[in-house]
Amino acid sequence: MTQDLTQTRTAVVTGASSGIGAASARALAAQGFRVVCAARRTDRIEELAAEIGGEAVTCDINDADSVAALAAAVPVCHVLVNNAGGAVGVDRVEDADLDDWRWMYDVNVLGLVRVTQALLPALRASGDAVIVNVGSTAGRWAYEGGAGYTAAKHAVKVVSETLRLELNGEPIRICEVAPGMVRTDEFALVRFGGDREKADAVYAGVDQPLLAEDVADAISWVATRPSHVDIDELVIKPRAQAAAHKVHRS
Ligand code: 8X3
Repeated sequence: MTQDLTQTRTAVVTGASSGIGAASARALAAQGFRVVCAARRTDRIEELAAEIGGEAVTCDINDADSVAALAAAVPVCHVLVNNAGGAVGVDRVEDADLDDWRWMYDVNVLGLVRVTQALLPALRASGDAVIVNVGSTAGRWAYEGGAGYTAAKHAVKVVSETLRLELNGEPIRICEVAPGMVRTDEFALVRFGGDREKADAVYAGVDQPLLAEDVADAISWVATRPSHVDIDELVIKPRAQAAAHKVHRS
């Protein structure tokens, strides 16, 4: 750590190895933040950190020791982007694999809470902090086959609201950025267990799904508002998507 932390604003991004996380790390670095890129895949975050002049910290958000090590590496944190998350499966509730549900609750909710708990002292130490929780339009609406994921993302929304209440009076803002259809390298592929055809079908005929960079731009905007301006929630979708069941396809 060579930079003077009193002069440099530090951002931590979880899930920084790909997609919205990697794009957010780049966008925040472009805004002058020293970005700590946290994820499990060391090679990827080391490459990203080298590109943006940041720092890579290998971290599994579902492992308490790993998260404690992340917190130890970041004594002062101005922006925390809780981005790590994901979906697996599109089973109906009737047939749902509860291990998939447990994985989704762990990674989308408990991991976010674990990282937030660990970094709150560093966020307080900044004197002016923003937590951006990456939720989803899946935290706004239900769709068939989506309950394991939509339930977890609804939880992200409620955890964000609760934190805002509990931290009222402290110099910490909480924003939930909730993207709709975003075409990233991995989200749909992971959801469909690596089935490229099914993953591609999600975006078939959709004129310009959002890109990770579009969401990163929103996250960077939220993180750079003046201290007294709190953006509670920001829902961002492609123009072609009006609702879960209303996606224009050509
Ligand atoms: C992703 C949005 O529609 O696939 O967070 O649930 S959706």
